[in-house]
Amino acid sequence: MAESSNFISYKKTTYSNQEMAQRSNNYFKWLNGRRSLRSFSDKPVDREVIENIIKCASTAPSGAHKQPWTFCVVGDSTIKTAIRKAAEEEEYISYNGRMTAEWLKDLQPFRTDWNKPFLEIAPWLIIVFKKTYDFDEKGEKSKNYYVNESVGIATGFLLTAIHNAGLAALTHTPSPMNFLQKILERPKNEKPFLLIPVGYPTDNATVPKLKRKPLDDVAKFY
Ligand code: IYR
Repeated sequence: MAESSNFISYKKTTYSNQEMAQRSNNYFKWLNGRRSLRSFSDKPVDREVIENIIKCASTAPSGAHKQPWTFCVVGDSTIKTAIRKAAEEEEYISYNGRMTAEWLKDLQPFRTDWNKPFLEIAPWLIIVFKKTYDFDEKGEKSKNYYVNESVGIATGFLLTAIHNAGLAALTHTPSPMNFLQKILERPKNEKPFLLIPVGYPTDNATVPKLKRKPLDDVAKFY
């Protein structure tokens, strides 16, 4: 007989077809309002909110339920300054040689450059680390699976939870980002995945006018 003691009943939620259509459309309209932000206010955000957001992210599915992620949260201004300095050093080199002409042209509409003041201004920086492998209770090396997929999904959950809290974020990718491992003194099995400033927008914040691809371009039904 199959071992069943580790299984519990699936908690189902049932909606009528009409409710389902309405809920899914309302959710789309709400989620479509999420935008990446670069102009953050220094207005504080309670730590409890960030904790709840990370709890949401950590509900994401992961390969063999290994949850191969660590969310490092930086509110300390000295560490934020160190991160900004290191990120700008790398970004300066990237914008002045490492990035291709095509890449720089693709980024023009977003008016990005090597300056990253938001890394000091935003009240919190969440640095997502992926655990390429792990350690079991005995301290022995253990495997993680589908790490990029798992951490990508968890980061998606994180961004949605940030939007739900009424806050804004940026998925920032300074490259290379090993400086984060050093500054935050993370162990060797953790690699930086994304750097996400979180906070409120400034009063006069703007975002690029962009269009999302229509459904027909992103979905094929068979
Ligand atoms: N990491 C750089 C460059 C950059 C790259 C992409 I692709 C973007 O969508 C935005 C920026 C930076 O953060 O400026």
